[in-house]
Amino acid sequence: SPLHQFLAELPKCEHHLHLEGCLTPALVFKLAAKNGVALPSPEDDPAYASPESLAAHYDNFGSLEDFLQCYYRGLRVLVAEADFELLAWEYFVTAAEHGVRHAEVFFDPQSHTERGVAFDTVVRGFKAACDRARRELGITTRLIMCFLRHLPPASAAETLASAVEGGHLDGDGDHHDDDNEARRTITGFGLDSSEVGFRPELFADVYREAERRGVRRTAHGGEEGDPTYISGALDGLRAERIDHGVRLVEDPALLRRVVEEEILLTVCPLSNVCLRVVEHVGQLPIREFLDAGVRFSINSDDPAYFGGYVLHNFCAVQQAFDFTIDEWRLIAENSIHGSWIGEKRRLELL
Ligand code: ES4
Ligand code: ZN
Repeated sequence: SPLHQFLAELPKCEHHLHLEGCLTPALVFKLAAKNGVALPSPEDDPAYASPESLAAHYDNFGSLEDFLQCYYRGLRVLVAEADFELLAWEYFVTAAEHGVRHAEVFFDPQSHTERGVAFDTVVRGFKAACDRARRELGITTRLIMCFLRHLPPASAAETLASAVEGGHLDGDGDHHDDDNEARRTITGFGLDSSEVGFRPELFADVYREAERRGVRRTAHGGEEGDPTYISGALDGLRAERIDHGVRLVEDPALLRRVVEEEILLTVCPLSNVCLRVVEHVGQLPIREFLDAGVRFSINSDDPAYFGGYVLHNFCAVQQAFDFTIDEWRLIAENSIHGSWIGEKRRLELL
């Protein structure tokens, strides 16, 4: 499209990216061989015959639940600190090529600790990649630790305790000062995995503790769940952002509140098509959000699985909505303002 070069160069922030969702079929096979992890036999699941057949399977998920099964099965190949570092580093390299200047990335510690991988192994590997991204690519990063909502709140509380014991939440909570912010290894908490039936309010205790410690708060909501999953995250968890949030459009009063409170939605267009939230990107309420003053960023979610990194998502939105250059500048500015960075970095990005 005529705006492709402009979109490629636009300084982008990514706020909705699961590091485990960057596990490409090539990396699945490479790490399985290195770590001696058995993949499903091709008789049991023909998708695992080769990286190519696995990639073909990634193009055809029936739902969020169908995808998550594949996601949790794949991540079992991640074992050593170096595996986590490599996974995140490969993402940062591609993100830099797509014009990402700042990335706030999710990880799912329980998906690893449940398999016997130590919490600190995961965090150290991801942290090493973040430090390298800053040094070698000029990308600033934040780590956001997500709780799996299909597991009991007590498991989330144990995960919070691991983060506290490792000193990963230490920092002095002045969100406007970049140096203070950078002292915390883990900047924020999120909530992900199966949505419907696992209400946000179940996790009120760990979120209250997050707020007490000056940890930022987001939660997935309004992807498959109705708008009460969004209001539940705002009221019950005091979330500062909503991940996805596309079903906000069904509740005009709640939409006005999101505008007034400057809540950022982290929208993931290609993910929504892949997981059949909508049939086409053009069916997403992105024009409505822009016209109503809802702030949102455009993100890749699980790029290894959903057929594209961040620039692919920007281009898909452009193809569907044909925004003007000024509209794109506003989208980019809103995503800088919605980033969990201090004033100095904000001015560099603007
Ligand atoms: C996810 Cl797309 C999506 N939704 C909820 N949880 C997730 N974990 C990884 N990707
Ligand atoms: Zn997500």
